[in-house]
Amino acid sequence: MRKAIITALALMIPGAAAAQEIDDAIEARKGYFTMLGMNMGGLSAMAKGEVDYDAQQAESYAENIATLSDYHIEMLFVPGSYKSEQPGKTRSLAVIGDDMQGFLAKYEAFGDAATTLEARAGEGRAELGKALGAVGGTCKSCHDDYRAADF
Ligand code: ASC
Repeated sequence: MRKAIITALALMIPGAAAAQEIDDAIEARKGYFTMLGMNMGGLSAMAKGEVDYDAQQAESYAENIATLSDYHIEMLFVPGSYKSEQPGKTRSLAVIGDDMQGFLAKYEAFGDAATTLEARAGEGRAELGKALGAVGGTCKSCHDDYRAADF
């Protein structure tokens, strides 16, 4: 009964619920990629020797990245949430929605590289650097096709 009333209300104000859903998805995506970037940045600083290598810290960063890579990210790429529809708010290109299979194939490659990174991050700076480079390659591969240069 309650569900029927909510549905009826939602139908009376077309677009309102969807607009909130779109804004939430965009904000959640930005948070997701900010977290990813923080952990990538921490590892990158170690791999470059900008900060001392610390196996335990490296493993923590790598675990965070692997955990993030398990998230069902397709749930954040909702219709109407792309740059063409939300200019200034997002760099996500509408081709993501048109080619979700291709997008998710790249996401899976990222997940595989993140699993290797999780296994190698604690094994020394050289191993970390190699595995981190592989993850970075999967980031770039997706950005090349699916992310605009600016908002
Ligand atoms: C990172 C990061 C990315 C990728 C990309 C790789 O650490 O934040 O977006 O790697 O720069 O080319």
